[in-house]
Amino acid sequence: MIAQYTKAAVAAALTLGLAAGTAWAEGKHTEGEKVLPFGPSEPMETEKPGIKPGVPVMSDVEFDRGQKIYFQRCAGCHGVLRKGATGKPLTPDITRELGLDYLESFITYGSPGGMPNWGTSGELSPEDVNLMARYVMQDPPTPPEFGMKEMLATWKVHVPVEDRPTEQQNDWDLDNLFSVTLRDSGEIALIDGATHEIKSIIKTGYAVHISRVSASGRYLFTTGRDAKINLIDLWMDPPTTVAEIDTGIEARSVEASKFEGWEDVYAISGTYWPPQFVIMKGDTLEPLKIVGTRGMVVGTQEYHPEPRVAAIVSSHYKPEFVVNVKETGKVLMVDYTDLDNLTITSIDAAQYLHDGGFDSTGRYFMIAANASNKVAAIDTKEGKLAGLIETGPTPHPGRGANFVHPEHGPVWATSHLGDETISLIGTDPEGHPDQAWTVVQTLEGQGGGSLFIKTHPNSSNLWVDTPLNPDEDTSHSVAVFDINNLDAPYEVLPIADWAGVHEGSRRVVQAEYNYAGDEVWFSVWNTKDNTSAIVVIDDKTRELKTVIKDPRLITPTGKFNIYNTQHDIY
Ligand code: DHE
Repeated sequence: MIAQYTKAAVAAALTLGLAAGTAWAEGKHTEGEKVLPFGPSEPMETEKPGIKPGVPVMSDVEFDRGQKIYFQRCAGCHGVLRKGATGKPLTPDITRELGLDYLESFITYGSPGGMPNWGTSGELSPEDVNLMARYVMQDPPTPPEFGMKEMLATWKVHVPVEDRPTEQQNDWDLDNLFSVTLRDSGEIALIDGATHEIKSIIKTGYAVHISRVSASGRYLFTTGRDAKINLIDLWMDPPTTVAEIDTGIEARSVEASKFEGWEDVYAISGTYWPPQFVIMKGDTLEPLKIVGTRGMVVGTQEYHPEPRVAAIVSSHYKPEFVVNVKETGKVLMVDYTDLDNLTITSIDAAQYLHDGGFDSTGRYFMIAANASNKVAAIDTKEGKLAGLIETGPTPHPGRGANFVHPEHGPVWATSHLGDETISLIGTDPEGHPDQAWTVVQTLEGQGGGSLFIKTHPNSSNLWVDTPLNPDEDTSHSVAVFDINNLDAPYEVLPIADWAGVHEGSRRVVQAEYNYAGDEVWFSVWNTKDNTSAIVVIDDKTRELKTVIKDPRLITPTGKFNIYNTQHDIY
């Protein structure tokens, strides 16, 4: 049976009111009006479930609900076409072989390899677990493309450049301001680093994934999971969204040009679906150049239909964006000096590129190739691979952590989703050539399920979270190592208990430093209907300084200090 991927079908799914985590499409709101998630594209023809031997039957309503939940919960790891990446492939040949019971149990209990326990955590009801097990046994639908026509239809400049202030109008300390993702409410909170006061809440795309800052520090960019980009002018009183655009249907990355002479000129958004990136004007988000990333995978040189754009950074050495393509394992150095005659240097790394950050000099970009258990070191000055380093299973650094190892010199560190280890990688080929691009030491942390690691140039602490560890004590606390004595045992801080949050999933996630580097902030990330919090720790004493709790603080995850994000300090 062929059915259309219609707006009506999506609307029907929306009205079902999905569990905590909210409808994936809820974020496609513009000025109070609900716009459907697939934007203005033509409806796509997709296979709907028919009666096939060995394939459970689903009604249209069930299929549409499964599709919504899949986009919200599963597509990030398993891919829209279900070909696998951070998560395993879920193509029908595999899922039908695994069978309904196996799939139900896997979705309910998760796995130590990083699959969340959707059932036992209460995030999916037993009925939805059963529905999702049946859904992944169907043929995957393909969402529509999203080109210039669709982008322009969503592009809005709320405050034209000529109407914006020429100097900062508010008295906020922008260097010490934090942009905090409020995941399930589709907002960010701007929080003052000194008073810990919520200064403002700004409506953004659904489940904002990251915030990034322009070279001047004036503009804040957010990307929703739904590929809505907000451009926020921090100089206005109060800071306001001055432009917005949808660059696709699913996205995780946004960045701004930072090379000398190109400050604030361009912005870039990388999308998961369609697999592409778009370069936009930095002060209006006007889309200028869209580039598809479909192509051949490194090594096998087989075609991949869905190579999604993962982390993007802006080179400090050349007028280039560093675009990491997950499934093909390629790092694209995109020269933005001539958009009509675009030059892209393609560097072979490994599958599947995910997240990463610069070394302390800003020359080398360290990117996790998570399925290969490797980190690729990209030399942004020479435009080539400097090293491919074997790490523990499924490295997941966030932007990683830079510090000077007492014995081995400058290192960049990553923790892992797949086990408790922390890999310290030498990053100083001139001063410490023997250690460069090798793991100089492996630490043992609390357990697997780590997502982020952090330190600061003014600190001697190395913080490691474990929000996806199946053990509750571990996911509710963090480990902290002494950089000057790495052989000493780590200390465990019970962050969720300190927050006074005793109900719900309350995963403790992502450390972020303040401007001075003397305070570190953690999110206590709960489900939407439970209390969440931000816990502020005195970095020197490792003692609780304050807890930020507020009914507006709904599902806080990532936190981005403006100065540290602007200057790639981590
Ligand atoms: Fe993230 C960074 C993708 C799940 C919070 N996340 C990133 C980046 C990518 C990515 C590609 C790097 C962006 C960059 O630097 O340009 N994340 C994905 C996924 O595909 C994945 C695995 C599944 C999904 O469906 O999204 C995923 N991420 C999560 C979460 O579940 C987290 C914990 C909560 C959330 O908000 O969804 C989460 N991701 C973050 C954060 C960062 C991030 C806080 C930025 C860290 C930093 O310090 O820069």
